[in-house]
Amino acid sequence: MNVSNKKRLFGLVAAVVVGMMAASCTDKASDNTSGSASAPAQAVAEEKVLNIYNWSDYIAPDTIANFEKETGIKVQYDVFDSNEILHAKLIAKNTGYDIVVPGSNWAKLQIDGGLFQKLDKTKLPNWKNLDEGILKKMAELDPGNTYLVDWMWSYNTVGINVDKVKAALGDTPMPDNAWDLVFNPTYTSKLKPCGITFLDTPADVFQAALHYLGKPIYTGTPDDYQAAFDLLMKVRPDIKKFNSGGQIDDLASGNTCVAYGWAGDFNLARKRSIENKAEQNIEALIPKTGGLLFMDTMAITADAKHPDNAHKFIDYVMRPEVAAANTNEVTYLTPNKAATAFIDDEIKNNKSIFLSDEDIAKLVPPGVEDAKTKRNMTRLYTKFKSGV
Ligand code: SPD
Repeated sequence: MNVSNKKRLFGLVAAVVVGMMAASCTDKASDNTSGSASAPAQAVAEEKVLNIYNWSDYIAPDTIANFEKETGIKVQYDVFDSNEILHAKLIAKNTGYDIVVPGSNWAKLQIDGGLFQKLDKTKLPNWKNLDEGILKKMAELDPGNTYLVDWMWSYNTVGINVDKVKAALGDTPMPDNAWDLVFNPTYTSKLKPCGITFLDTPADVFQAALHYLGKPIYTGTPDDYQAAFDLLMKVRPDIKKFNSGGQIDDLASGNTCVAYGWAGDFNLARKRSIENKAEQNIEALIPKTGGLLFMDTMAITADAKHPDNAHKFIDYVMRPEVAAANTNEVTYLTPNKAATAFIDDEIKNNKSIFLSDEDIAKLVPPGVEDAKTKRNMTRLYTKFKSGV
C-alpha cells in the first residue's frame, strides 16, 4: 500500500473517532498520566520479565525468542480472541499484563477509562520508522500519539474455500455481494454441508449483520439490533460453529468452507494449508459493499509492573525487520513504513492484503457501542448462538 492509500485509510479511521467518544469506561484511574518516565521506582532496574497479552496467531515464531535472547528479558506471552475478553480483564484491573493489544476503537474507551499509561518516547527511538501519515491520523484518536502504537491492521470479511464453495453451490453462481454467503439463507442453506463458521464475538457479528442490512455498524437504535438479530436467526440453522481463533485451522484443513472473520486469518489459513500440503484453495473475499476495517494497537497497562521492559519490546517491534517478519508470517499489514522493503512480494502482490485504492475507500470504519447497546447486543447474541 502506498502512502496516499494509507492516508486515505487513516482518514477513514479518523472519521469515527468523534463518534466513539460517547461510549464510556466507568472506573477512571486516579492517575494514569505519570507514564513510565516519572515514577521514581523506574530508576530501579526492573526484574527481567515482561507479560504480554495479544491476539492469537499474530506474531512470527521467533519474534519473542529473539527479543528474549537479545535482552535477557523472559516474556510470558498469552493470547485472546476477542476485544470483549480483553476489555473485561482490563476493567477488572490487575491484569498482570504489561502490554495489551486492543482494537483501536476499544483502546479509545480504555484510554478514557484511565486503563493505560503514557508512552515514554525517549525510550522508543524506532518510532521514526512509523508512517508519518498514519501517526498523524492516529493522533486524532490518541492526541499526540500518547498511549497507542498500531500493531497491525486488516478488515472483517468472508473467507472461503473456493473449490468447496463452488461445489456446494452447484448451479447457483457466486453472489455479487460476498456477504450473501453468510447472511442470505439462499446461499447458507447450500453451504451448510461443507461447514460455515462465525466469529464468536457479539460486536463483530452484529456489526457485520448491521452493515449487510445497510445500517450504521454502531447504531444505538434498538430496532436496528432487532432487525440484525432477525437476519441472523434466519441463517442460524446453517452455522456449524462459533469460533474466532480456530477459523485458521478449520479452513486450512478443509473442515469448513465458509467463515465470517478476519481477512488476515483467511490469508494465513491459505498459507498454512499450502505449508501443510493440505491443498485447500482459500481466499479472503472483498465484499462490494466493503469489509469492516480494524486496527489493533499496543498499549502499556496503567498498573504494568515492567513498563521499562514494555518500552524495550515496543521499540523492538518497531524495527523494520521485526515488523516485516510479523507481517510475512501472519499476513496482516504493519503500519511500519520502513518495513515495506522487507515484506515478501507474495504478500505485497496479494490484493486482499495490500488493498487497491478503490477497496480501501470502501472499508467501513470501526465503531464502538455505548454500554446500554453493548448489553442489548450481548443479550441478543446469546439468544442467537443458542438458536432459540
Ligand atoms: N489472528 C489475529 C486476529 C486479530 C484480530 N483482531 C480483530 C479485531 C476485530 N474487530
